[in-house]
Amino acid sequence: MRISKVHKALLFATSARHVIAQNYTNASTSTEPGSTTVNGTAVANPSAFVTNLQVSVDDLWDFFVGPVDVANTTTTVQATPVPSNDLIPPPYIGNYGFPPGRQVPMVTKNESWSFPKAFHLGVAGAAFQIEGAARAEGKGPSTWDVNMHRVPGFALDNSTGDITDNNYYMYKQDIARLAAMGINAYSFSIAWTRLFPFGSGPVNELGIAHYNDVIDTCIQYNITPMATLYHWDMPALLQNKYGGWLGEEIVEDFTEYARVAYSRFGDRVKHWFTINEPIVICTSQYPMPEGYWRNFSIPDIQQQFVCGRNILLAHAQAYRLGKSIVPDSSIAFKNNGGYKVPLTNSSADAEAVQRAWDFNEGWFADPVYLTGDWPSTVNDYVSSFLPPFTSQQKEVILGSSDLFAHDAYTAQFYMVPDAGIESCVANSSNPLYPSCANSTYTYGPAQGNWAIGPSADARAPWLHRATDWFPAFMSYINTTWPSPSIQITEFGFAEPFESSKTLLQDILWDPIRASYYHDYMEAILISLSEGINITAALAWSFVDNLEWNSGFSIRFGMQYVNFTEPSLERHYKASFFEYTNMYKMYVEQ
Ligand code: PNW
Repeated sequence: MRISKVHKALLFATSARHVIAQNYTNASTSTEPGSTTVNGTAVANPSAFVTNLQVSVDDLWDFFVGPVDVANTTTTVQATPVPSNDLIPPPYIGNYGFPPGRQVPMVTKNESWSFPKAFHLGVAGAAFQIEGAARAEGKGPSTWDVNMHRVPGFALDNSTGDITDNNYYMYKQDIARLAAMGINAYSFSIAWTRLFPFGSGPVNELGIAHYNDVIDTCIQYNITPMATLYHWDMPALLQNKYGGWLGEEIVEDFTEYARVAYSRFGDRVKHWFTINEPIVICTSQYPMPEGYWRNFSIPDIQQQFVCGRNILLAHAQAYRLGKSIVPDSSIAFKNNGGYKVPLTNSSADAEAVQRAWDFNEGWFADPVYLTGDWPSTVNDYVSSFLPPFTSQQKEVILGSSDLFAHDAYTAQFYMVPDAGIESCVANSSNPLYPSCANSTYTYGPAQGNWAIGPSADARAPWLHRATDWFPAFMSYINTTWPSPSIQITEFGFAEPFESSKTLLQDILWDPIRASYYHDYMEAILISLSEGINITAALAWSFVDNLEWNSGFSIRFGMQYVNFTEPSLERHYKASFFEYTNMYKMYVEQ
């Protein structure tokens, strides 16, 4: 539908030329001293090229993105019961009617392990990666819509989020399929652009209605809804107005978005995550592709810290507001990163490991769980270009989380850079600057140079099955950033070569992913037995989906999705049965 309300006084900058400026810069091309060039045409005094436009959401799409693909199905699909044959586990797990003759090695249960009854056996997903319906029902464009459509090579298979899993219309069936497998928690993200097509300003009631029904459907199936406010889909207009997370205006706009979400959904949603993986947002999504967005002249290497600062302030403010609107809620941001193992026991490697924590998890965890401020290593670096947090800001940040939420996929080794830490810290052109921690995925020669574990698909080189390091990881988090509980808000695996398999029945056997979930669940059980209060496991992901810049070329789903329209059919993979079977085996009766 077309949103009739217009959003006033949008300031469009000429520097967003590929996207917007061509619509009006042709009016004047005089060349005066101090002029600059836009698309090869000299333009005088570019800052004067600002106009007040009244635009509709459709105009915004036309400016930023252009036409999008539309799925065959554009109305909500009702759920149908999952056929009981689809719920038969693979032969090595169950003995459901398979012919006799096979011998399955006996699985012994460790009787001293258990999952508490209240444990959240969950799955996770994110709006942009699954919903599709990009331009439907008043949604505004996000930076991901723009970049994937406009920037050549942005996704390695040229995919877009236009349709993906079409979960926007298929969520009822998706939730029914989770319930049929025994999943009791669903972590989804709300698209900011569905609630606020312009990022700020008028609220789109169709977006509200959609998530109301997602939430109600979860509850209908006894699944606890957990909502993430920001999983990377920045409203395009906010990116263009003030640089998205680079502009301090984002703090108020994000808080206002959060306010609407808490007040409209908080009666039913009690588990909230403000921001997904600030580290990934700030270090790998900024700077935005050059030439497509307004440029605020912040040096590339500084952008990540400007972003980090605004994210912390936005998170903390949204946390405080959330606690006042939904007092019986739990709220956290989702931190991320692998466990950091020192490559050797040298003190230099120990220092490198500490710097790696500081410039990854600690960058966000120290302020929230420990001090209200960044680690000193980070402060040493940013103090030359960022103002310190005021004592009032520190107060708001410190304690702005009810639990430690971690996307804990893997582990890797860290070691001192060849040049040494000191000389790296003094040399901003060192590629490891400013963290100055080197890393590797293989053990040292004394351990035979083995990789830390079997690798995921080559397009996810950061990911190995390293579940044997998980209990140490949890104990590290528990002692370093104490909080009442830990939730594993994402973990999962990209089965190697999965997207090059062609037979459905072969795709559904995903042995390394299955072993990952098996071992991971055991690792959680070990941590629980060591007294660490892990209250949720949210597997990434419940369906194959749009893996950001890797497009559909790598798969994280515990369900296969046939992306050929009109099918979009889902099928459970072996790993999904492994995951839920481990839970069923160990949950307290
Ligand atoms: C998460 N790393 O990102 C995201 O939250 C998901 O949206 C994404 O699909 C999923 O992991 C799988 O990639 C990560 O480099 C990105 O360590 C990178 C890393 C970890 C998580």
